[in-house]
Amino acid sequence: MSIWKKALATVAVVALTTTGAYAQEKTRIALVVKALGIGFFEAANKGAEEAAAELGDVEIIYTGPTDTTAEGQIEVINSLIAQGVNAIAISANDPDAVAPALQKAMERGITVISWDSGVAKEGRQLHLNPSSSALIGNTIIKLAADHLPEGGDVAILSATATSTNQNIWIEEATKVLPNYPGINLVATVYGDDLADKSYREAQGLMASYPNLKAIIAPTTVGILAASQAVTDAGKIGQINVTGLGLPSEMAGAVESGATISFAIWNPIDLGYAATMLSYNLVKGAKAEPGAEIGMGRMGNAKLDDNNEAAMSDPFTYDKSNIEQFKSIF
Ligand code: RAM
Repeated sequence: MSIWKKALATVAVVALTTTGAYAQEKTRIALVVKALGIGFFEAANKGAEEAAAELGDVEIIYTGPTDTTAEGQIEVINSLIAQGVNAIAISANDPDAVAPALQKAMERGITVISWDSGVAKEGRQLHLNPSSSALIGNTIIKLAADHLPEGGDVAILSATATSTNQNIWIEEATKVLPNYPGINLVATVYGDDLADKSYREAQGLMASYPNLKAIIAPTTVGILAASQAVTDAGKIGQINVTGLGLPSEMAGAVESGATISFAIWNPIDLGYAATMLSYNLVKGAKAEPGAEIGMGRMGNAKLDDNNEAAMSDPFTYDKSNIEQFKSIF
């Protein structure tokens, strides 16, 4: 071989090794959501992409089932195990049903965290709550009670009946109900985070409880559907729809008066923080009680005895500030 050919061959080998090494070094983090097509999770994905860009060597795989079922998520998890991703960060449709598949992932060396909607302790290394569950529970009742000085009937329109996050918030809300005398919780129904089912459940509530004064939906899908149902029924001013929503999706309802106010934390920050935590665990951080694990610009997550941490507080939106936020998330 001539000296030039030899030199060229060396360059080619170096190039190959470099590309190979680079491809292997990319940390692949799968963001598994309750279902595709939900604005809240799309906003979280923006945050995940922001974290990936900041870290430089991360690829985000945004995925989830087409509807909010644990079965759908188990299929997704099994396929991610087969692909050999480095981390799975999941918002679970059921805390227990997805745990065995996630345990299998951890046995294969995959980092597993839950965020937003938790997985049972044995099925994940840590869980990132958006905020304190007790605070969210109190917030959703207060949002309704603040506009009902005389009290009255209220109902909850939730996501799925097995959803970890909504179930905890409803439990916490029920605990503080005695602090709101006159507020009468008449029913809790489930719209499964599907727009059409949530809409029908809201219609059902209005039909069953003629004196209903507020629908509290601790889900971005439910609150939007309920505000539409109340609007279509001509009940703006009679029934206040509140709970947790996205300013981008709720601006019309606030404008029309179907919703006086609602709350949420920043979903972009939540996706960003979940990605940072996943990355740091892949790189060797240990999830154990008392540990502080970095979340980039969101500070540190301090793990409690259940390896859980909370990100930030919810913020309330109404006519005074929705314009400012509706183009952000
Ligand atoms: C929906 C989902 C999500 C929840 C928000 C508030 O988007 O149910 O899990 O955190 O609402």
